[in-house]
Amino acid sequence: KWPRGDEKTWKEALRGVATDEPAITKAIVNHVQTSLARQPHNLDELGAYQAAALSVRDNLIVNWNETQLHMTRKAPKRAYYLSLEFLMGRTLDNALLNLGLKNKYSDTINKLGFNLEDLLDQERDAALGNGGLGRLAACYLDSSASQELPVWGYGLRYQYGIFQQLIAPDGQQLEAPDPWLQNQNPWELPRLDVNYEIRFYGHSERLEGGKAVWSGGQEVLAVAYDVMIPGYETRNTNNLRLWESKPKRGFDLNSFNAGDYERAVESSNSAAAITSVLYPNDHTTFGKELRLKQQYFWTAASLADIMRRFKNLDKPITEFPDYVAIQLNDTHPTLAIPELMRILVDEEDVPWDLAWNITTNTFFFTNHTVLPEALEKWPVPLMEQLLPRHMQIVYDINFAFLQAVDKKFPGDLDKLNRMSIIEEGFPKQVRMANLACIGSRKVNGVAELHSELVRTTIMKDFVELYGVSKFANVTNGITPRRWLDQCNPGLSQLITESLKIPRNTWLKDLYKLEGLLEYAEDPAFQRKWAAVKQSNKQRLAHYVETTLGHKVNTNAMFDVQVKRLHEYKRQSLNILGVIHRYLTLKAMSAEERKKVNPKVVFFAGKAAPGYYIAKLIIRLIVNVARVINEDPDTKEYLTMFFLPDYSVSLAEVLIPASDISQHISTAGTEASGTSNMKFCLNGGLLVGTVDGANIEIAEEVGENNVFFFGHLTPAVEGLRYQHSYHPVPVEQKSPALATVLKEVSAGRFGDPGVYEPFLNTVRQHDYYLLTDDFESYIRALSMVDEAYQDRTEWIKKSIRTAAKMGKFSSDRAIQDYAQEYWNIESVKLGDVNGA
Ligand code: GPW
Repeated sequence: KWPRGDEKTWKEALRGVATDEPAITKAIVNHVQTSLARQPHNLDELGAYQAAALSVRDNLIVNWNETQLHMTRKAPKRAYYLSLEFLMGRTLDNALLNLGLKNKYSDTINKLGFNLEDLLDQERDAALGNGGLGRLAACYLDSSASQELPVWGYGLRYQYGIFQQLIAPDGQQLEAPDPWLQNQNPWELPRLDVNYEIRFYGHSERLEGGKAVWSGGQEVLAVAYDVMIPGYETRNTNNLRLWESKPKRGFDLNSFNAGDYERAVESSNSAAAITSVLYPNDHTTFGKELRLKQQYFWTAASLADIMRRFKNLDKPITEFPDYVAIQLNDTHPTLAIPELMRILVDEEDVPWDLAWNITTNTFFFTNHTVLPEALEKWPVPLMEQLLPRHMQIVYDINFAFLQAVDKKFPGDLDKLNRMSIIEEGFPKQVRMANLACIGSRKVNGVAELHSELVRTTIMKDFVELYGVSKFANVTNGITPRRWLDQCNPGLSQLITESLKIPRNTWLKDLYKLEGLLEYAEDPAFQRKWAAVKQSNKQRLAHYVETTLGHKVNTNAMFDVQVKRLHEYKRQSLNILGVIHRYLTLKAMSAEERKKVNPKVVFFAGKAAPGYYIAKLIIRLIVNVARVINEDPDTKEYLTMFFLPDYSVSLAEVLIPASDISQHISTAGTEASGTSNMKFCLNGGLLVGTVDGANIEIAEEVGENNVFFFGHLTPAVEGLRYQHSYHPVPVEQKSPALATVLKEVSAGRFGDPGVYEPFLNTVRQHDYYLLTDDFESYIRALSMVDEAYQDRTEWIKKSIRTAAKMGKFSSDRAIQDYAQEYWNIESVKLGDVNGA
């Protein structure tokens, strides 16, 4: 029965999605006139982008609304992806492709006197993440929606995303804020009616039966903003709910009335501060109170929301895990575990043991690193003050847990010490990884090698306690929609033509790319393949010319390393290798040089603002580039660029243009890596260490199609021991590297003395094994040069590489989570009105 008013009146007026050109034109112009209050004569590209985006937003809202209604009616089990970072990038292009409306929009916008590609460039990236961990979350949302899975993301709506990187004249990184919400954001829906009060501080009083009452302190309001996540070629449109913090009331009226205006405003400022900025640290914990506040604010709001949705189902609380699965993206949301316990025990009157049973059947925990500096710990005094009830709960969980350990391994005090959630010391600390593991059904790493390292190193004791089946692997993936179809339309089109299947077929089943293998030997196909790469190289060259004012030789090999600056990722090895190449070129005669394969090396990546050595490496890269790009003897053969302000959008230009990319972490340190998959999917080859997902990429494409070098993971520990106790001078291990270090030290690239702190990390402890891997690295690069000389063979490798990337679709990864972890199924929205 029609719920309200006259059915016919409603039905005639209810808009569907604007899918034909006249409707699209009308929608855009309507937004120009009304939403933007502008006229054709004063409409600039930004305005035209906004009007187009608002019209697409209208379509998404219709689909989103119907999806949510449909899901509520069907009431399937849902999964929630809790992540402090969602590195979404731009939305308009992706939304148009997913809706299948790109061509129509392009034509319409032409008629309105603009160019769609230019309008797409007006959009600011949504950069609510640091790097791989945040971009993975974004790819997973795309795959969940595309496969019609009932998955929501939960995160924070930071006012400022990852900082903008500037390069000062002396080569140093400078940071500027990223006010990404300055122009209104068409991709979110404020839901001011969806809000929760979140408590901090105060005190907790224990009652009988394990319960407690937490009261007093400060309350802050969490307000929902919903970001629509369209699926590819489906009307299903999922939700990413981001929380914004606000003062509970405008300001503290008591202080205000008492004339203490400053105090009144201060407390309102401190509430707003919680979601003001993304922490720009990657792989390091910072121990700051505001960060802990962010974590609790976000997990508490998300759980309250999840609990409210569950309660609407009217099911017994014991069925919570039958309707809810929660994936913890790293340890950042671990407070969700004690928070769910608090809700169940204190608010829902569930007995402790039953509550624990529900909790441990709800959560799943993904670990993304084994680096010790990234393992989160929070000081007990800070937790006690900010979250007194949660600290009690953690102690209670720990007490029962240690009893169980002691029962299984009687008298093993060392083991108890290692496994305890509380680390003894001054101050005591809460080990979040231990808590996350103890409170979850399953723990997974993000590539085979990494998951094995999780089992044998940081979680070894837990494997002995729980058995190995709790510890599994889901190899990361990337969405082929953004990372091939969107960023490389030329290649996408060539693939569709050649496979002779519709584009949407292989984009939804990436294993279909294997069909390209039969063309690897076909000269006509090889030529087309190479032509696409060439035009992508020209696109990148154009970008470099317009941003840095430098001409780029597109006939040279493009060698790319783009990722966060980190010692373990070894951009240092790359820059020292470039210097070695430069010195070698300088030592050659002009005749000899002519035989050299010309190469352009690209770097991009941000360093955490407080990471001194990483910033020094950027400075070195920039200053080396300055010297070699101006050297008339060598610049035909070797140039180098550091592209400032790396972002998702810049990655979309860089990745399709690469001939070879570098993934050269010290073995055992890069959990997976995901850009390696993106480069290969776009027909770039890979030079790398035997680490992370590089290994599985090589398994797929064959070892003869990747360039591996360096020591293997089992050797690393021994080499580090040797560095500490039996150091061998660099001159002996690698004379070539010793020369490079000497030249840098002597000021060949400016600033003598400035780079000493970095050089010392190599000369002294060399924790990341540059001195051990340098020689084999240089050999690997020579093999790359040699292979590039035979261009036909190279193109074959490129085709074979892309053809074997099926495994690395995030669709596969999400299916793995859906089936092996969450136990959820697709719920497809019908074609018309949610039927
Ligand atoms: F330290 N990753 C990241 F594990 O981008 F938390 N930031 C981080 O802070 C961490 C991990 C953390 C990355 C891994 O380094 C990379 O290897 C992996 O591919 C990616 O997470 C997604 O799993």
